[in-house]
Amino acid sequence: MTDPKPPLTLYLAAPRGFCAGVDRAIKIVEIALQKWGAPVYVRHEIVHNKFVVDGLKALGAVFVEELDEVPDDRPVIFSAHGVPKSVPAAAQAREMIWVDATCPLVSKVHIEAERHHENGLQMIMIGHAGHPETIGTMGQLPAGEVLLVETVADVAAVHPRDPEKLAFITQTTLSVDDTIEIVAALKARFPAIVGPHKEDICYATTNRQASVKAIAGQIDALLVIGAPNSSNSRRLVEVGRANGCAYAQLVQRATDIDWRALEGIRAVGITAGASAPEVLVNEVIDAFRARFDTTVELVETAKEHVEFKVPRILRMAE
Ligand code: 2E7
Ligand code: F3S
Repeated sequence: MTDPKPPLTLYLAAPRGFCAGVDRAIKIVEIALQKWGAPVYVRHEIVHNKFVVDGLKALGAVFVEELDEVPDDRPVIFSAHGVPKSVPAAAQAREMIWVDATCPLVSKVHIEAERHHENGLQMIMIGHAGHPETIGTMGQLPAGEVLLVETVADVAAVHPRDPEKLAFITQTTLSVDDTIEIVAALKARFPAIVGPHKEDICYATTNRQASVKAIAGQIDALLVIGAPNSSNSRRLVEVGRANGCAYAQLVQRATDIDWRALEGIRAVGITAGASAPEVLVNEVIDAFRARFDTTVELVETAKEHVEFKVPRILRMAE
């Protein structure tokens, strides 16, 4: 006779997984493939998830990092994270067919940046260096018009042209709590700085972090389903740790779970980044069921009803 499975409760955070911007971006690639046939090129991972990217590759999408890698006569889609202005400009100059899958909540920040620039303000962006969203947002304006800060310490070191003519903008996937501190440091050093009511963090980032906070006190371990290059997923791991969960790990799928690290654990939290599909959440839950006498408890801290339309060029009648 085999030993009975040990009991374990899985606290399943909600909202988790796909946001409206990810849904839209994936749909854009799928519809583009139907409309124009394969290959359709995608500049950068459409969203930061290998499972999603591999699924679209199987349908005929070809992923590249730079526009130079795309032939003139094939359609190209720009990823959900946004692109510098120079990218659509280059596609236009080559008379390519291009579709912009930038999340509308990122485009909103691009417009905000342009408005501040027109008002004669230099900008400080709170974001992560090298992330495509940061590169895309900073690339809406000429070099030097957007200065980057990543931490409270960076705020002390930044040198704007005129401290009286400053605005701030942010990446959409930052840690809400860390950003409060960085904004406070900016306001303390530059009292005249203007900006959004709070920051530019999107609803999906905010809600996913809040649901992790709601379960953090009840769990011994947190697993965040998401990719290593997914900013919002990595922030969920940090939120878990910052809120008392000593063991918080990012896993791409069930095979990444370190079962030895979970020995003796009785309460595990599960969430998923905005680019992680629900099939991978189910795969992880099934892996727990195979090893433990598992009870699943849903902890829902918000309902989401946001939906974004695909660009006009891809709407069905056309
Ligand atoms: C676009 C934007 O693809 P992701 O993992 O991206 P991040 O920015 O978190 O690395 O998640 C979806 C997404 C989030 N933000 C897409 Cl700007
Ligand atoms: Fe957009 Fe936020 Fe998702 S910026 S792509 S709604 S994580």
